[in-house]
Amino acid sequence: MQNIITHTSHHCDIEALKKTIIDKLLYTVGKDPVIATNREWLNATLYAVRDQLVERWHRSNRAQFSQDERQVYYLSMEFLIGRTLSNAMLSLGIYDEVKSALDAMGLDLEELIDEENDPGLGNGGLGRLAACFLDSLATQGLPGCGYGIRYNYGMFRQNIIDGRQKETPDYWLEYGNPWEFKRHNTHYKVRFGGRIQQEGNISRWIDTEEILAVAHDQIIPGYKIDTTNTLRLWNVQVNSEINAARLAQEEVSESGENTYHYDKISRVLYPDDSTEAGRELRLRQAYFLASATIQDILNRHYMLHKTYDNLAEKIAIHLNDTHPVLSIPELMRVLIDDHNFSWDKAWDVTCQIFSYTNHTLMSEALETWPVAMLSRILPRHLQIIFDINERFLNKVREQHGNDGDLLRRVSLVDESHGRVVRMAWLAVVMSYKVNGVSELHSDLMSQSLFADFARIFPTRFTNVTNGVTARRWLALANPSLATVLDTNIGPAWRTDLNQLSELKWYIDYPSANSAIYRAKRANKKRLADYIATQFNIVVNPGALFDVQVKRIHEYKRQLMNVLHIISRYNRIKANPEANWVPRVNIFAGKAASSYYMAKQIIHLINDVAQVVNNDPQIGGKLKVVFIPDYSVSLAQMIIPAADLSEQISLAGTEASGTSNMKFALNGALTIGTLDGANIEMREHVGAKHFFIFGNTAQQVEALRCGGYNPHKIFEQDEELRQILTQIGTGHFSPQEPERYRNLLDSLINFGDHYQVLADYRSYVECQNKVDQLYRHPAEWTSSAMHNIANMGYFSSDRAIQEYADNIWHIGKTRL
Ligand code: 26Q
Repeated sequence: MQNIITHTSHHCDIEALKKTIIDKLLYTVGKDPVIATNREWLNATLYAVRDQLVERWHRSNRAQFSQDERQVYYLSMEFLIGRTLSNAMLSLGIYDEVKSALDAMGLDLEELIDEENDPGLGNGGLGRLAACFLDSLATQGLPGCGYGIRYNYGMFRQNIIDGRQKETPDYWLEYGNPWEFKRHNTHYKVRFGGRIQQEGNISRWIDTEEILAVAHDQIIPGYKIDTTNTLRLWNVQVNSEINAARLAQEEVSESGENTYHYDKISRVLYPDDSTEAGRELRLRQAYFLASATIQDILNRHYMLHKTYDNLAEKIAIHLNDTHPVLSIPELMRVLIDDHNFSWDKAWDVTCQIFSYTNHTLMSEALETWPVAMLSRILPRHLQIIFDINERFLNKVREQHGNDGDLLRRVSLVDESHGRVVRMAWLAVVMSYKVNGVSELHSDLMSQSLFADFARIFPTRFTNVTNGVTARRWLALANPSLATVLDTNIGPAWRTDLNQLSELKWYIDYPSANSAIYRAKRANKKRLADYIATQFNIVVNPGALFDVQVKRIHEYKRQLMNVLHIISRYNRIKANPEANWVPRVNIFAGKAASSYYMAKQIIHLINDVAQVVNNDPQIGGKLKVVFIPDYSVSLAQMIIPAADLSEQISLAGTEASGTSNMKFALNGALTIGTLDGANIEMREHVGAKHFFIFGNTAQQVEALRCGGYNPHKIFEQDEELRQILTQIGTGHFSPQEPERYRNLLDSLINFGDHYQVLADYRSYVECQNKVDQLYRHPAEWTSSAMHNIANMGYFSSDRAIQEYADNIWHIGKTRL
């Protein structure tokens, strides 16, 4: 199946490769081939492949050092890079050789690939975007480096037990991580707590507690190019002298006051929720990343230049949301306190270095930190933030008059919610560019959330629509489709996704149409087999695969999808003999552990699945499957198998979406609202080939202001009322009829914040149009081809090029 993936082959003789892999097994893994497990063979193979990348890596680093061009540092609390082996082989062009070498030893490459664990160092879209961006930076030969945290535990593992989500820790390092290089010599002290000692104008941050951050590097290969970049992840160095002393001290302290288990800081990734519990640890994590990274960047800069005067010329630091924003006051602090910069000069330099991407407009998701907590944990940084605020507010006063309301609204310190610092405000004030992630999102951003700032800084706000890498999301995930593309339009789409537009010449060719159809069918078979063996549910690969995979969140409206499924169920029951288009509804996604409603939604999906899948009257006409423990590697299998991609968020809430792009790239049609990047996708693909329904962002806003009344919809729509009554009276949970009382209340009686009922009717009608098209396979497939052919724009290569040209001002490294 994989033999199509590589086109130009590296000079790499199979016998030599075999020997290398065996050597790695013997001497690096330390295992006798006679008894080695698949996992050990995997590691041996990873080491062998890694060696080839290491040579490129050194060349790249050397070139980047000697050319000393401006470089970007991409800071993110999350990187969801996925499995590394297949991507590395693809980049090197040695997929087939490795496969043959392993074959010759009686080993199956696909099996080994599946043994690799998938590091879950991110929550979802934001973390995966960072990974796509690293791939594109390297592939385009751009100098850039990612900085993040090496969490010992990634995103929790999700088990579904009796229909409910249960979380267990994800100890992804259990078998080691052959992909990383621990840099024992690259470590920095990170300080917390203490107090400020003031001597005139000089502030000293003293009596602090210290821990040590140690670097772990991963190679980020560029596709078929010598450039490789680095992802540097920080971990607490537990065995260092200072940390040992601290840990010993903690054990003897009994009061519980002022003690902190420092080795916890890099232990676990926080799930995306805004509950209070553990917030302080999250703050410490954020500062841990910021401090170690700023020290590292300055250290490297000084090695090269022996001065800090040209910082702003040589470095660009990008903030992936506000999570790493403490690096702004940290840079100011280091320049002022350690390098004798004047306050004004530190401000000027800092303001030329940072850029910031916003990923959400929803107020409940914006980061704030209590002043009281900051003053306890980062007193010097709080002082600097106050100084920044004062100076900024003075400037606003100068330019816009003493408008008390305006000043209160733009102040970095929000006094109305118990004195908190608004991190997004800090990022906006101190960055030279701020971008949203789709046109709609960026427009709304400067019209609503940052409207005041857009007036104060008219040139600061811009848009860079997200993109995805076709290397992972097409070449690796969908070899069947990749082959069809290669035969029709050649292989160049891998690095120039606009080449996909050549497919438009083949849309009316029956042979191309049926080749695309067969590729989809093969992927559906692959997923159906997985579902059968893993969950013992038989699904028909001929049915329409209707897929919604993403974090479970009320605004994404998985609930609306469930309502449609129930309506379909009822209609089939009422008329079982009619000629129904068979459907398989597939869900996957995690709910934050403390997010009650999201967990209820998962439970409901599973309850509905139980009833629907076991109803003999339904048979193969409808199946519902919740695939547990969604991850990058599951996405690589699920997305290529989708016929229909569900992108049904309430308009104005999904900043961009990126799975929407992956689905369309893999030949699914979208059913969606006019939200995020859906809007631009429809413009590229053509409205004829895109199923849009529901209210626009403007209409949503108008409804919100004009007294939206979900109860009225409930009363007037009989079919919907029946469905909600079924849920409410235990039709899907007979053991516990009251189970969904709160869920229903939130829809009917407590205002339906995400306007599910408002869009429900148009959604169901749109789904009927989907059925009508699916009855005509050739027409459906030609629509799918229109989608594929017009996805060129949604490449992360294009997005990164825009960042490089318009925001970071960086150019290619010459190798
Ligand atoms: C914040 C504070 C404490 C703990 C966790 C968090 C936290 C962590 C992760 C808050 C948010 C996130 C992740 C957000 C995210 O993934 N946003 C998505 O970003 C994508 C890339 O731009 C967009 O396509 C999606 O629309 C957006 O939802």
